[in-house]
Amino acid sequence: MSTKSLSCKVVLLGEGSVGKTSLRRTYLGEGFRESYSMTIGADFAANRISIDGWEITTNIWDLAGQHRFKKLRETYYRGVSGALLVYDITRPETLTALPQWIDELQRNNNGRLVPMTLIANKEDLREEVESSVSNDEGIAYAQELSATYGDNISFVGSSAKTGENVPQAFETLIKLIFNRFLESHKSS
Ligand code: G3D
Ligand code: MG
Repeated sequence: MSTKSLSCKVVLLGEGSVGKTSLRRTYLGEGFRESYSMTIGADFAANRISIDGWEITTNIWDLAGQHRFKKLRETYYRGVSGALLVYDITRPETLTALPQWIDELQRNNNGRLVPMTLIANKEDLREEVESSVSNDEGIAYAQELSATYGDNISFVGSSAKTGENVPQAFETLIKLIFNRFLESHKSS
């Protein structure tokens, strides 16, 4: 039996220092190269997983600082399959900034949305920072975003530092992308 394969592009969205680069590094291990960042201001690296006999290659993109450049944004969002919306639980304003990122994605993707997953990062700091956004608040916000954007946005709490739930964060999104793909290729 031949293996069926699918390739997808995942982007990490969110305010500076929420942990986008750390999440990607933790998920992929140390083995990735950053040379690409020199030319376009974004890093990407690939990972492969299997679901239901399908081999799914995910190109994970992580924007560096210069995201104000229009050309770079166009490259970043071109062909996007799904987005991780990342916030830092110790800074509530990073959660409420996310609609701006979703709007930017939509603007740069011919008005179309893609599967999204909300990631509450820095779970390891919850005990230390009393004003942290609770998981209940995060889940409620995911529901609000789902209602606003007409999609089912899942919620995952993670720590790029300890590795807690990092594979789950990426794989929740990859499964959404895969299901979307299967739906759109159903024979009628
Ligand atoms: P960004 O790519 O979204 O800008 P980074 O964010 O991945 O560069 O992370 C910003 C800072 O937050 C880094 O600290 C990083 O180590 C820290 N960080 C990222 N994820 C976590 C996490 O889950 N827990 C904790 N405790 N820290 C995290 P520095 O000090 O290098 O700026
Ligand atoms: Mg970064």
